[in-house]
Amino acid sequence: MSSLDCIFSAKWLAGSNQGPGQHDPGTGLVVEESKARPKRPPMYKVLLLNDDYTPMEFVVELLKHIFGMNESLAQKIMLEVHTKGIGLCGVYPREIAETKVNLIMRLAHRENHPLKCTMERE
Ligand code: TYC
Repeated sequence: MSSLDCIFSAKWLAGSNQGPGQHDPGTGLVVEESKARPKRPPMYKVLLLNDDYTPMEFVVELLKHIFGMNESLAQKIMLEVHTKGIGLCGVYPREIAETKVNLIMRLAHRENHPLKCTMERE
């Protein structure tokens, strides 16, 4: 345990007698139990857009490596994007979706492919 861990756990333990209905000696206020449920984080769809130049195999490899798809699902999603113009790759919390979009854009740019990927709040 680091010294920081010790400080945090000591503070946590010191506050452990401040349950619902008890007075907080620091503020004199009564601690109320919250009825609000913790909110789930907003989720974001990661979407792939079609273009006429990016090779199909490149898109399939991206889908396998970045979204953990197997070959047949990656082929299916790639063909969906190819025929419909847009396709859903997955749904993630904001920072994970951003990381995947940035990675796809970087890899495509590095290979000089015009592939576009975007995200949209669910
Ligand atoms: N339309 C591309 C082609 O014919 C393939 C492609 C699929 C490109 C999906 C982008 O997101 C994409 N080579």
